[in-house]
Amino acid sequence: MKDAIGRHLSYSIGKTPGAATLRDWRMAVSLAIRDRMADAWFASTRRTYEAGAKRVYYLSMEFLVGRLLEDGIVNLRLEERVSEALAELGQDYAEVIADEPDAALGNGGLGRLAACYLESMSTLGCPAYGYGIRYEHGLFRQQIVDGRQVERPETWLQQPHAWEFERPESRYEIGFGGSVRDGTVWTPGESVWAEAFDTPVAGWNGRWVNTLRLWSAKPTEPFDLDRFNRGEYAAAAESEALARTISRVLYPDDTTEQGKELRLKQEYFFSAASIRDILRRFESQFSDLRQLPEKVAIQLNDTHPAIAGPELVRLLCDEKGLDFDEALQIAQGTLNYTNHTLLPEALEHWPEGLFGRLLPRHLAIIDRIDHAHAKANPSRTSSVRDHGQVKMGELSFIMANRVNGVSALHTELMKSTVFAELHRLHPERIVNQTNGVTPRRWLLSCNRRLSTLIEERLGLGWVDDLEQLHDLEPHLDDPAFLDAYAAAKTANKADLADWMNRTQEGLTADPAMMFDVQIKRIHEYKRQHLNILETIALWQAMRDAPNAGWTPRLKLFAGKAAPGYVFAKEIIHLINAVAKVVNADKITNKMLQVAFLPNYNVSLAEKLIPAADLSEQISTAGKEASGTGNMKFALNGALTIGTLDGANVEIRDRVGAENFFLFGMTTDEVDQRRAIPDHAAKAVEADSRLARALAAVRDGRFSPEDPGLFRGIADNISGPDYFLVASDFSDYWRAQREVDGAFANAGDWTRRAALNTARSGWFSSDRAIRGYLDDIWGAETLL
Ligand code: 26V
Repeated sequence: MKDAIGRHLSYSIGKTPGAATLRDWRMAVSLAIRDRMADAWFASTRRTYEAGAKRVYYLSMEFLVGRLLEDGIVNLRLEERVSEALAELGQDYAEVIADEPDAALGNGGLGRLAACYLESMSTLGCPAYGYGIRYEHGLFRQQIVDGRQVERPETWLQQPHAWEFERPESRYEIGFGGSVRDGTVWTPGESVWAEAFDTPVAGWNGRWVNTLRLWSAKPTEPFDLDRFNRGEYAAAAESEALARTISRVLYPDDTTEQGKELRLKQEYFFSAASIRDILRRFESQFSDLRQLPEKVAIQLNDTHPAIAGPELVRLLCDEKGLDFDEALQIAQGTLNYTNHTLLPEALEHWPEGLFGRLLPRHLAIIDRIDHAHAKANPSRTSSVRDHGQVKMGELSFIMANRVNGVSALHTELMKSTVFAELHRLHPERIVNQTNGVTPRRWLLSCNRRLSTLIEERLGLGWVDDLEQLHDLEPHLDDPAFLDAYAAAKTANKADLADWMNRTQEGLTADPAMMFDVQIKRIHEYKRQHLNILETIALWQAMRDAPNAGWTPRLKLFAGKAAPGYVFAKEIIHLINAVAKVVNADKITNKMLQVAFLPNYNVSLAEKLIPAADLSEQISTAGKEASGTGNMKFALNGALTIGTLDGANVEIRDRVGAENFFLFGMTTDEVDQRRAIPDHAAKAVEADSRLARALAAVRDGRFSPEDPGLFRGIADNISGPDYFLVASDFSDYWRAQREVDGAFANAGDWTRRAALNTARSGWFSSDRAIRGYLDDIWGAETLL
């Protein structure tokens, strides 16, 4: 290992050890690790080819992979060798790992799920490719300036990326606009190259390696020499810059669908390149396109790649000469669609005008698909094109062999709400696959103390068979085990506290406090404002009776708001304002501290989750499709305070109701409550704590220099309150006090935490991928 690192430092990086920077060392180690993936990578490809196996293609606008070096080292089982080699080379392992920038090619849950699934497909030996976009700039970097979110560009590609292989020979010309002659001959008005960059994705033990193929947009014409020679330098490079714009930046809004032309271009760009690549690979091995559904399964990660359906039909008809009905049947047998949200404002739809201008042939194909479906289902009342819009959810549904939701509750809601009619027509099509998370990253590597303890008791079989964690249960009767479990948590908290106290002004975190954590995108439906309101009420109660024996708490928040989501940004501002006042209050600040940690990303999650005591999963029932952070927390021994929403329901069923703090209305109760006029005002009237906390917000207690600053938030909660913060407040308060009591009994708390770990094995992404293989893809694993 030492030689391999040294060789790369000299011959790939071109530095001597004396001149090497931390980044040089990190690059050298990364290249040495990447080398060790190569043979298994080639072998996996060969095995798939020789077996004539079905391949799975996961199409996703987002792959939120985070750092890759530690993941590679852990999965290849090379930790000891690498850390020894680095020590001999005078380098610090942890520093080298931490030098890598996060690949933040995703917004949140949907993108992180795609990353976990790729890793699990490799662990299981499922022949698979991830297809996405190689964004030059990932999700923006969040700074907090005077309590407010400020967005800065993210620049991960400004330094060389160790993990990818550029494939200039694998490129496709992707057209836009133009016109259609004779009904089928599309002549695009402009085009760009989609060029492939491949990253190997190694599974546990490095036995199988799949490929993440990301497309980068390149100009078909490099630049205009005539204009350059005339001295028009900027104009000469214009078309080049325009082409590259397509893969320039990840859209940071995961709430509202805005119908932006560039976004549609991105979607078609990567979907079309992927479909062509899939067909090319298929045809290099098989001759009959009618075999496509037998040899290929394509998963659409939400509707973002939905245009892949019409594109596949177009290629099969217009270029391969199949007739329309057959092409449609083949496409429908090959495609599947995962829905990740029921929020109406996030359901993608495109104005027909824009769509037809950019993709004229596809719009005509969509009409034919829609008509064919309507003809076969005469009772259908809805259609893909509706009120001048093209609805991508409907399109995805009718083009898919299987449609799935991401938790049991969410799947049932799909059936009864957005897809009620289509479900009636195709009752076998919707299936559930509850999300999962990879135990390699989200336990083994992010929580060494706990994973080492588990290894001492159970060995390492659980790493790719997570339900083996059940075998921890007998150890709960051993006081030494519980002590060690508690010690691991405390040490994780101490590490985090040290780091936060160094980096967060005004914060004094003490590992003896309960670490109460809410980390996720900032959204009204996720209700960070419910949490901060309860924090305010708690602070007020503590001030009233400072000696009442309160359980000391640290309230931790982190998450990004979409740049245009004004209310979410106000919530961030309020949290920071409350933190400032509360942390400085000498009466209470030994009992209560608040922090908003900037720039939440995968790496920060890896630091926070192992140190959490309490996991906040408090969305309005029916709104959070699944959640996956909730699973990571439970696995790492945090107890959940949560509503009956998304996968919380299944977590509670598995860890046991007595080890989960439930509160709030159910989905049905939410709908009923919302129908009551003045529901919020009534709730405020009925709860004096809530009224008092809201008054403090409204009257400028946290913004003395601008007393009206947070009035909007207070008015929203006591007025329209669509997400029912006021109506759920009293029960949330009650549950939080129950948490206080439980935490005060340290021994019992540890037991319940350990039960969460022991009973969370089902939430492995390996289990989820097996579900997809069996119920959706009909594919075999080759390990
Ligand atoms: C939507 C949109 C709308 C168009 C503009 C850009 C954009 C980008 C991302 C999204 C995705 C929103 C859906 C989403 O992330 N859903 C989350 O999926 C997780 C994985 O299934 C699940 O755990 C979360 O509950 C769900 O909110």
